[in-house]
Amino acid sequence: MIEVGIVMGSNSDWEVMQNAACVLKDFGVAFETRVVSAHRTPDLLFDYAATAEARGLKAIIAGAGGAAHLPGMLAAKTHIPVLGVPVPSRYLRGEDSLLSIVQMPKGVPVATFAIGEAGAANAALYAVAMLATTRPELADKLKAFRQKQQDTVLAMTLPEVE
Ligand code: RP5
Repeated sequence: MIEVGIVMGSNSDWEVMQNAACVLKDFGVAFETRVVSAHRTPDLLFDYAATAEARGLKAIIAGAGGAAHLPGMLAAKTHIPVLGVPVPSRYLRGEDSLLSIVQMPKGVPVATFAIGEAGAANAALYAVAMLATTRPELADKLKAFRQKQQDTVLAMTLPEVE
């Protein structure tokens, strides 16, 4: 059963959003990917959000660039947690996307992540962490992932200064 939806405003967002898909794949979490545009396919957006809970989704990772309404509008139409990823934009480098997603008025939250690849990967890790609260095997995978990162940093060396 699909547990996480990854949606984005355009296929041009895929380069960034594929980082979320890769993380979920690595953790063995079933997900789907869709292009859903807030301003170009508003009816599809409403339908996706309205049916998400009945389809068994536990979280929606939504990435968009520019005046990024997608995460906020999805959150307005579903109670499922929406994790927003600001996609870098052509002219403002994603600062517009970030502010559009993070500045939700009180009452309808969107969990907002960093601009770009790190944000997409972290949104997926956050979704895994949410699912792991009731899935011990996922929690074990998450702990192993953190341990591996820790070991990598502990093994880092720096060049000698001459
Ligand atoms: C947004 O406009 C999308 O999320 C994308 O980041 C941006 C540009 O879309 P395209 O013109 O590449 O389709 O809706």
